[in-house]
Amino acid sequence: MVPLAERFTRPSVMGVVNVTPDSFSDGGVHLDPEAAADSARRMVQDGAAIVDIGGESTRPGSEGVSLDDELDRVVPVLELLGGRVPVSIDTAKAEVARRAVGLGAELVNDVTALRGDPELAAVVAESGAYLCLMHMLGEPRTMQADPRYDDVVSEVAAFLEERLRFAVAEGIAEERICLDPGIGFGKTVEHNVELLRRLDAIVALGRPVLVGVSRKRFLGRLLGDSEATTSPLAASLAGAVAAYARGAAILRVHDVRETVVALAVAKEVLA
Ligand code: HH2
Repeated sequence: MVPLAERFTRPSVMGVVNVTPDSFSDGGVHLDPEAAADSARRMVQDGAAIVDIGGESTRPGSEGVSLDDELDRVVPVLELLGGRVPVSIDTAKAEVARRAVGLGAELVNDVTALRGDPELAAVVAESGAYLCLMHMLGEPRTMQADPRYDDVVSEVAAFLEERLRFAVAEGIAEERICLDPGIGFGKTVEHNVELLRRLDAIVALGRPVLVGVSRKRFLGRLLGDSEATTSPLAASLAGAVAAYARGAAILRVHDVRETVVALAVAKEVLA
């Protein structure tokens, strides 16, 4: 398998398709498998390098979903796409990952960074899939209660470095792994901004960095709406371009077409 850095050259776009009733920005939109598969195909036509299929919302306050429910949501979509559309699976469950890679998923996107399911590392190692390791403080149900760090950037970097070593020790080739600071996962607005501002400290770990700011509430709050639960498109685009300028390789976004255009211009200017 080609190294992740060659498969996903900077900047690459990861489209988001949440097959959930409750995701914070597209909940319910893709519950019908045909609608989800259509969105995934359209995202690739619009320039996404890969589409991230998820059956569990990790929005602040969410409770989690059973294995059967998660499989019932994502498997029909993966079957419809039939390995013809490049997909990743957004899951922390080994069995969901196993089924997904069997149906052609190239990448396992685990927001728990191999802390959720002790079987997941072996599934990734044996399948040869790519892996994204993301930082999260706490768990979705409580993570936004009162997140605290002494130095958010060095703590997130140290965490990701430790999880990278763990994954490699579990038999997953380092060249197949990317790292993600987990914007919005147990972080205040200031923590998120600081992580983006000093993204070079994450890039310095030597692995491609994936960033997801798309439609996240911190952008809406940054703009002065203290009750925001999402954010305007323009804010998401600015966030994606800023993350790319600071070294991000893969941008995880809901609005693929607009982000691809914004990044194409940014790439020329920042080259
Ligand atoms: N953000 C979300 C979900 N998965 N994975 C990675 N690697 N990085 C992220 O920033 C990230 C992620 C949350 O966004 P979304 O999927 O739109 O919402 P929900 O979790 O409510 O389904």
